Amino acid sequence: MSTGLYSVKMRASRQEGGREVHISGAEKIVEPDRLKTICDQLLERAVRHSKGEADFINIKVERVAAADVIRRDALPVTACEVATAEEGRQKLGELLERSGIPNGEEILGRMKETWGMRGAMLLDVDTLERLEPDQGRGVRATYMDVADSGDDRSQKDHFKEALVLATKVASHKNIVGEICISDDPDYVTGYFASKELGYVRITKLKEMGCPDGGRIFLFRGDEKEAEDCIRYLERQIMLVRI
Ligand code: WAQ
Ligand code: MG
Repeated sequence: MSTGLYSVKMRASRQEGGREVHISGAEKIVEPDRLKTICDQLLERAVRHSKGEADFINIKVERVAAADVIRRDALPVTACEVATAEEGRQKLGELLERSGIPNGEEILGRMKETWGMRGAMLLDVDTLERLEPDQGRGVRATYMDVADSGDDRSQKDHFKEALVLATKVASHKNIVGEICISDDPDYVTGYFASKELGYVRITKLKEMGCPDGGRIFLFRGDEKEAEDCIRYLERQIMLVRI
């Protein structure tokens, strides 16, 4: 009897005018007996995506030790219905203010720096300094999944994947919030998430058809804590109970 799990990661991209354009990515943490099914589903997702056809698909499988996995309950979820993207943005501003984060307007203005990045911006909320070692790529939160996901669909579930990511990110002691807008042209719902306010869905943060999206992880702490935070985001294995 083995107690190990597997981490499975997929990313798909396309060469366009000499540069790599990201199309889709996903990851799972699964029991050995679901490994093949999950690889199939991720491959399926990579080849059928609204951002177009991939010419490079990478599926990486790694064994992880059960002892290295931590489990957390998902952040509580609330929803905020807005009529326009402008109203959604105002709501984000309010949430930043309620979280005791100064410079809300400036922070929202920096969202456009994240368009096209694979990872998120890690932003010091007090100095407004970017803390990612590679600013073209950003920092990626990885090694997380829904605990006991019996889920056998090839469709991306934006909400569930985002809730898992947001729960992991918000759980770090130096993260004071996260802002997210999808880069999928047909997905306009985004969110703000934090330990204190939970996961707040905002039904419209951009116009339908717009490919611009990104994430900012809002950080407060010193340099050493920033290193620890990046290591946690990139390495800590987490299963989230939804
Ligand atoms: N770590 C850090 N940043 C990431 C990651 C990651 N693992 N995955 C994506 N990003 C960044 C990257 O810049 C993407 O362009 C951007 O976030 C958006 O990613 O409740 O679909 O996967 O219904 O397009 C929100 C769901 C869905 C709201 C968000 O994000 C809801 C979504 P996407
Ligand atoms: Mg996307």
